[in-house]
Amino acid sequence: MIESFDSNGYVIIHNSQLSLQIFKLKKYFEYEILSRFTNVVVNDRNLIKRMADNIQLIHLYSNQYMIDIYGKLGIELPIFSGPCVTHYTSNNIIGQSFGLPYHQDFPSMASSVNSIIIWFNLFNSNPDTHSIEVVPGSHKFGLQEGQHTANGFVSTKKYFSNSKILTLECGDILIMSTFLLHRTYVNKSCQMDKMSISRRIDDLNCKSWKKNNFANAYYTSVDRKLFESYKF
Ligand SMILES: O=C(O)CCC(=O)C(=O)O
Ligand SMILES: [Fe+2]
Repeated sequence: MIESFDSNGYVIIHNSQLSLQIFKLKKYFEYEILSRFTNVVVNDRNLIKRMADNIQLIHLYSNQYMIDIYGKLGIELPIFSGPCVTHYTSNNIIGQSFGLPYHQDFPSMASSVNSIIIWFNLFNSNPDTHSIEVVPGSHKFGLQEGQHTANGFVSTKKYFSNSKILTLECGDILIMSTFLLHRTYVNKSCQMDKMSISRRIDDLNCKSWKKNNFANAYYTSVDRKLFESYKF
């Protein structure tokens, strides 16, 4: 696992206990989130974001099995420095075939340099569905040239001959270096949705982060005006 992570910048892991938890999350998504869809885009998009607030999600990232893996991958003192994030990909009106272009995750955090992303999809991912596409080994070359866009800091280079569309069963977990180049793989002919969730694990023991006074690009903002349009 460690060798594969070091050379490719990512690794896919499987654990039956965690797989069961992911299946439960999938059921929750189907019975509690999808069932509340109304085809009103703002309602449905907000519901997708609420999936990231699922109360069980924390266990997936903070159980002993995962903590041991963080240690093996070189994270001495693992901490959360960002929230759980949902990535919904669909050709329907809510998803509008949107996917993030090639990028590294590090520029959106600027925290520990050995940080990792824990990512999983509630549905199967492979070249016939929506998935995630990675550039194996690209984590070794530090920060890549990029441009600030509305979707974040995206890679200037748009094509990589060795890119790989990943195959994961629902229940598998992908771990990526935050320097790995990756993008959403949007399959225009796929009728199924992709509902992936990720969270970033940082290292409070990282010397570079210390040099930067432990600053983090992520911050909590509160919309203090939202209540003004609230309907009781
Ligand atoms: O579409 C995905 O699942 C990946 C999204 C992603 O890479 C990101 O939000 O940084
Ligand atoms: Fe990303």
